[in-house]
Amino acid sequence: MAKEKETVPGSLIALTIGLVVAVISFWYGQNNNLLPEQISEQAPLVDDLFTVMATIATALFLIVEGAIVYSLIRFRHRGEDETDSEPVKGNFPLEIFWTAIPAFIVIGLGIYSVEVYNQMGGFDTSGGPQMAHHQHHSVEIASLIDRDVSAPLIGQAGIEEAIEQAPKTRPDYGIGASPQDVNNPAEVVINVTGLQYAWLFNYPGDNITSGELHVPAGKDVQLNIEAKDVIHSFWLPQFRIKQDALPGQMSQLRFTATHTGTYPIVCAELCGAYHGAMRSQIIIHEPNEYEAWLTENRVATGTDQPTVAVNPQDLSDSDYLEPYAKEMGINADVLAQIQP
Ligand SMILES: [Cu+2]
Repeated sequence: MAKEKETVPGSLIALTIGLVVAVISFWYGQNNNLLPEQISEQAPLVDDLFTVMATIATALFLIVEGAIVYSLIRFRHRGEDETDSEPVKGNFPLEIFWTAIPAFIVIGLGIYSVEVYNQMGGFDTSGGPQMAHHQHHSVEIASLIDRDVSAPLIGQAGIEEAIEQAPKTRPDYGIGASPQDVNNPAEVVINVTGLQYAWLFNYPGDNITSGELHVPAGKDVQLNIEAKDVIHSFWLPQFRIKQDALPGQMSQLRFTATHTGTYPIVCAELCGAYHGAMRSQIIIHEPNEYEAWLTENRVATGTDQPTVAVNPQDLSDSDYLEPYAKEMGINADVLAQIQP
């Protein structure tokens, strides 16, 4: 059947299909517009990885769906033919081929994503960090010991114990300085606390506490993140960074904002009934505006009374929900029933 089609060699058809799939995939990879604006210096690293993944995914989608649609049409049930088709037996080279390609893609993407994580300054959580960390403390402690010659010798066990008790120089989780900045301390340090259901930002040294995060553009900002109650996740979608906020354990994010503007902060970990409302804003100022904001808030608060812009910590669920409930037309009686 279809004798005239045999004039086009199969390899040429495969080549053409391959080229068309490649062109569409590359185009879609570059033009998918699935990610929001890029606001941090790290964002392009993440987006390049995403572009590669979107390109591969598009090619796989076209090949798999194309084969399905082709087969549906080409091998459809026709006329009175009620016989089964020939059984297909194993094809060893084909099996090697379709095992090797996914393995190659997955391993390649794995290596690439670790490289992106390292470029962003991600902390090594595989056990390596623990060691690097401890070695660092060992050096610190060793130098302390060296200073006092009369100090009694402490054994390995004593050093281990001292290491456990030594204050941590950096948290185990999060994104730190990029490799180029690893020896430079951050220009702005802000403490972030996640609690049901809000983010609080504390500016140490300035004695300001805010419900919105204000940062200067172009400066290296470090966030020390902690949670009061349950695990939350501090996510800045436009910055392409996200980090769990853990009760009792500090984590870190470090970034440099490239633009001024106002962007969302989202809790990305289901943390309770009103998790969906656990959002705030990051406001990126020009550095001089940022200084003005700090000054203004310092003046407004005096020295010992921190301003709390948003603090629903002490509110009951119904108090917290009241403004939302009014918007939805729910009255106080209904609201009272959701009190635990
Ligand atoms: Cu949360």
